[in-house]
Amino acid sequence: MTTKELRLSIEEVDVTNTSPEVVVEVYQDNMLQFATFVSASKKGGAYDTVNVKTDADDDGDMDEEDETILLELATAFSRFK
Ligand SMILES: [Ca+2]
Ligand SMILES: [Ca+2]
Repeated sequence: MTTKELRLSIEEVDVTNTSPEVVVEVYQDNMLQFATFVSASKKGGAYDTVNVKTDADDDGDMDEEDETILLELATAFSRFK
């Protein structure tokens, strides 16, 4: 059985906006499979931009559902203190 692991961190990746990004890294059996970052276009606003697209739900397409998963993940993480 493979182990999937998500690593989340808050980092300033995109300096063209005024909020820090949430960096999402997906590991499978300790190997990095995918990385993206999620931005908020307004300072203190909601996370609304996924910068590298992925098929998060593994249903064969990259659509709004995949974006929603990453946006919700970033939003939840940003509330975790
Ligand atoms: Ca930023
Ligand atoms: Ca998908």
